[in-house]
Amino acid sequence: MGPPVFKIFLFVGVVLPYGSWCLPTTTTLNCAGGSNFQLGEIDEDYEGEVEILQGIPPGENLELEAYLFPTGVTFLQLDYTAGNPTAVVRTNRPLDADALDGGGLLTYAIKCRLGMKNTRELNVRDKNDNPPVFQQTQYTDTVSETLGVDSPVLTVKAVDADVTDANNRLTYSIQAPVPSVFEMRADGLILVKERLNYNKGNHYTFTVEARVDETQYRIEVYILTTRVQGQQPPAERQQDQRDCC
Ligand SMILES: [Ca+2]
Ligand SMILES: [Ca+2]
Ligand SMILES: [Ca+2]
Repeated sequence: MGPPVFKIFLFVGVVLPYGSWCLPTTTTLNCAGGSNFQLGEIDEDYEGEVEILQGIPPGENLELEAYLFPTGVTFLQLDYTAGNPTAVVRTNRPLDADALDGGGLLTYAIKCRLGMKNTRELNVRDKNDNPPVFQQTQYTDTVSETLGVDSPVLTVKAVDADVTDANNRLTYSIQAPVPSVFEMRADGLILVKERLNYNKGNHYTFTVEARVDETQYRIEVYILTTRVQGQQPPAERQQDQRDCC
């Protein structure tokens, strides 16, 4: 008996990027009764073949047209020569989930010569490819020192063009150093945190941030001024003035 033999099997494969595995989808065209087909999911920014159509009858004249939502078809083109039994639907630019008026759902139809439609639906998975953008480059406001604790002062607002909540849900915060007299709620509302005193602070400048995750954010400068609007400071504040100055 000879020495034991060890056999090693080596498998070689190609790892495709996540999200690109399901396209193109091969389908059979039905010009007699039409069809509806779910093409699955693909990541935003995908470019390439979407659908390979087979079984096209001789004498057909296919057209690519909008179905349900008008914008989906603007990302596509139909490569088809009359008399050929196959055709290809491919992208003419990267798919943009945020531009699809179906909320990330891309829909289109292949129309046969006599009007029968083969409709298609493709879910384009949203990426976090848009940062928050403030609606103003700077926020300013003037408030009275008599404004009470927990009173609203100002609301900052940013928008994020991504289509899904996961990629466009903003939270707001004040960046350090945070002034002790103000606090910010996660929805962008700035409140009075402790009693204002004009003699201790008549203007404040600080930075607020809108954030979606750890990598996507914008920072803008915000200025707020406090002052007495015509009335005498309350008695308890007159002592503060003496202590202060
Ligand atoms: Ca996009
Ligand atoms: Ca997006
Ligand atoms: Ca975003």
